[in-house]
Amino acid sequence: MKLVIGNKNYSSWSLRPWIALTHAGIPFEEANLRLFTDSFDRDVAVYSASGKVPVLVDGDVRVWDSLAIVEYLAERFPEHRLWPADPVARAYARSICAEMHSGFANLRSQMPMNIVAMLPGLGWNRAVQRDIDRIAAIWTDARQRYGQDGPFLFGQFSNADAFYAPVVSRFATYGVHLPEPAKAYADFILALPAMQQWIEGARKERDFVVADEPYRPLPTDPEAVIIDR
Ligand SMILES: N[C@@H](CCC(=O)N[C@@H](CS)C(=O)NCC(=O)O)C(=O)O
Repeated sequence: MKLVIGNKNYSSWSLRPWIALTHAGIPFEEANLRLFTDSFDRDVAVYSASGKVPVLVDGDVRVWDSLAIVEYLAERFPEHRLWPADPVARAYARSICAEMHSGFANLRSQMPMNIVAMLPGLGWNRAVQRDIDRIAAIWTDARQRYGQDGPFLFGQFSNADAFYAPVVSRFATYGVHLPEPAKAYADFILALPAMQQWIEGARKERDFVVADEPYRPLPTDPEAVIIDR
């Protein structure tokens, strides 16, 4: 199986299926495409006419869109229980993934994922705070209702944790204050070995994608590759 992803520093949609596969220990290879480079459109077209990453390639099967990919993984590898076994918990997990997938536009636009950056206080406004409050409430409620048998949203790791992992990273980058127990959950996900592995990968990248950098000045590091288109 191959997972086609974008830059680890910026591609929040790519992190979702990547962390699900990695945490579950499902073997896969990565194809790393560099966002906003001239080669991106050509390279991504090999895998998907959507022109977007992530894309999962499993033999003749192509699955594009992060939500479709984690659904596919849950069906293909039932032994990893990527959705909670209980149908009520599963309905909740699917709902919060869908809410993440289609919502939180203020947070997304004002606090884009930028793993290596430290930008405390930037991006905040009242609409962003409403998104933050809703996410903290989701985490708190899921943990209280369904989190008894482990540290994840539904106790054991599920696609819901994969879907909220990029948000955990955004909160760290922008120094977002979270109430307990949402903070404890965020700290736990940040320290997760699979998350740390992704962060390590992001640190090795040299691309500075101007379109994804509303706050940092252009880097002076001679090894940085500035991508501006
Ligand atoms: N709904 C899609 C969104 C994917 C998406 O927007 N991916 C971005 C990278 S994070 C992308 O491929 N952008 C390239 C482009 O738009 O040219 C999903 O969840 O997979």
